[in-house]
Amino acid sequence: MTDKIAYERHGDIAVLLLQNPPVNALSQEVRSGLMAGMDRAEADTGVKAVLIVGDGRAFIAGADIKEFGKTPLAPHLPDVCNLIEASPLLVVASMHGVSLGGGLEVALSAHYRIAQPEARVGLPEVHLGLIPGAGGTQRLPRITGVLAAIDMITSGRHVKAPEALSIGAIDKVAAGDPQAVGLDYANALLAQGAHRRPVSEMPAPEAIDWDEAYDAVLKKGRGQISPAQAVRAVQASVEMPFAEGLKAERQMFRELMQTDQRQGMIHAFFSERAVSNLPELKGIAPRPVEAVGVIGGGTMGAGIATAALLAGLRVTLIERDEAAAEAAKARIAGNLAGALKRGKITQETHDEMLGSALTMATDYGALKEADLVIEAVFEDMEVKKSVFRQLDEICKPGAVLATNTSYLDVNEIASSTSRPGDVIGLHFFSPAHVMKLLEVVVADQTSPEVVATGFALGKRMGKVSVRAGVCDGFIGNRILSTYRTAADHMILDGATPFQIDAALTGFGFAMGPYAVADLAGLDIGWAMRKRLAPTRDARERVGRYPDKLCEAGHFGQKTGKGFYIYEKGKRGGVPNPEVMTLIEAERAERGITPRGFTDEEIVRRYMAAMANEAAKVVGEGIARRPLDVDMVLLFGYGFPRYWGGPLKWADLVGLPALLSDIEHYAQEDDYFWQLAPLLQELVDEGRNFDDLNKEG
Ligand code: 3H9
Repeated sequence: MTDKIAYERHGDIAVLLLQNPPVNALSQEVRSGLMAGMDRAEADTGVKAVLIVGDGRAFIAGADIKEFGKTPLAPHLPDVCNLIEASPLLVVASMHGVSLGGGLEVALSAHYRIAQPEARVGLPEVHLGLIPGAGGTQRLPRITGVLAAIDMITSGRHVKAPEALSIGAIDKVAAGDPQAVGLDYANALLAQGAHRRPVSEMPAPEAIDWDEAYDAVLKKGRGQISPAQAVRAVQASVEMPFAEGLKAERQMFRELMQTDQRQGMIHAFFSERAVSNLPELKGIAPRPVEAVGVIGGGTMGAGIATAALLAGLRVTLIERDEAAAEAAKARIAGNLAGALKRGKITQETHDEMLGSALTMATDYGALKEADLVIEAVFEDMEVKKSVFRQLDEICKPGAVLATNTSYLDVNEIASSTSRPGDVIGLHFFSPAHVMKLLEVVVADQTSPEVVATGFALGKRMGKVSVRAGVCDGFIGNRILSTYRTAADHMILDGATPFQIDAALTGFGFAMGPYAVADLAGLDIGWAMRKRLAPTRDARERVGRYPDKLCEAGHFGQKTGKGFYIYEKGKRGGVPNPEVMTLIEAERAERGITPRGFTDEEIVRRYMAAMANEAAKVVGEGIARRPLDVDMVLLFGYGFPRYWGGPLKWADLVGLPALLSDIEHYAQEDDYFWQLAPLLQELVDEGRNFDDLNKEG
């Protein structure tokens, strides 16, 4: 036994209580403890049944992810599961909190399963680039049938106890202390003379059209391999005897463990949790926030107000006149109706949010009591400064004054107040009540308490909050502007926007950059180009054709035409041929002979530009660690999770190779392709970005 498993005797029943906080992950000590516990129960005279139960907040959250990538240590989980299942004693699992991955696999090896009503079960290995590796793909289909098992395994979703009961994944739902409930159930089973019921001995489930299922899952996964592989593993449960199926599953699990996708996804799992873990905030208490003010009720302001309401905060929204306030309220109502429809809130909460929790006003005086105010007005420095001057006059001492600017200088905004320590950037991404990313922009004088308050607000809203320093575009938009430029250059030189979009969705992006530009509105980039034109370096290559689209009134999706043409009622658009006419005219004007680009070269250049700028952002301290940049791109820009982020991608392709690509591109355009000093440094030292993450 190890001290991770407590052994108790309750009459005829031996209880194995897992004690590995916070979530009873199946570390080597837990695995060996479980084995020793089973041995002890079997040798313990009079014991007829074993109850496996977890201490703390969960039954078992799965294998210990921290062990992945290291040499696996015995005993291995599949062997532990087989030993549990083969026990001559009756084995019962009592599940509460979550039972995920290896946790559910342990439960499936027990002969009976009982769960709390609010318990959740799942096989989320695909989210780590894996498939279940301890019998999950072989046992689950035997009790739920193939379709339910494929749904659970390929989606990785958490299934609530009542649904798990309905598909047969568990046998009973009962509320109470998990150990007491489990003991009652085990005693009842013994009293009924219930028999052991090993899932492995159940008949194989019925076959389906495997190729069809495989293709459907592969398509949905946008390049992710593990979900489709899971279909093949389930196929093995039908076509092979249990022991053979288990071997096939193990083989696939091992192969997936070696993939870049597994590394990328596990990097994402830990980074997502590490972003808000800032040493500088240790011991710093956030200011209490209950009442939030939002200035401006356009798409962004209404989205922020919705996010605040959904987080249970009181909101006062300021608009310039009654009509604008009404329109803003209608936007919020539309957002909340969506949340209601998706079952995120009850009718009662919905009514409360639109009723007593929300105040619309046209006078800044309504913000007197606000604990935190977020400004979401037009992106113009003078407009923002005038808003902040008014906030400075009205807001109570200690109120946090936040700007949602996406690229303006937060230091300059702060300087328009008498309390720059209270000023911070809270950069939401549109739609703000849906997108998970929040950049917490820390200006020179922002006080640590105010930073902590920004992070606390993000947490309450369920956001992934990333600390960013002040620069044009902060982390995300600065990097976006660079990789978009790399794509724009490829267009001038011979690629088409449509080929670039296709190559990048092939790489795994949710959308290509030109489809994104159409969605965001081409007028945004147009305004930005005009703003930057007076200070632009003569060596910078900027295409003029997008301006021509805008001048003709084509702003993308909202006007029905941009890089693509959009028809009402149809999803997505078709390439707009006028774009190619404009591009070809500009190439001719500039004397460029267009050349061909392969999809591979497109991805390589685009990613090199992204990683190089990301390295500059880290090197300059705008982002604290490489993982912070990775999470910004993942949660705000549709970067494929299975690559982990641009700097994880860079580590995976190898920094020397990336550096040599950039040097090669710089031979054509040494103004754009300026190497990040940090990248050179890491290559010289034989280190990578993950080494910097580990330094913290
Ligand atoms: C698997 O089981 C493979 C098998 O099929 C085959 C094997 C042969 N390991 O998220 P939280 C840590 S694959 C290690 O903040 P929440 C987490 O890092 C595994 N650590 O809380 C954090 O640490 P820290 C399949 C883990 O309440 C702390 O616990 N299982 C693990 O929001 C609290 O986590 C999964 O993929 C783990 N397995 O959510 C489940 N899980 O405090 C992954 C958590 O130092 N886990 N930690 O930052 C989750 O989905 C969520 O963490 C969970 C709790 C829902 C459990």
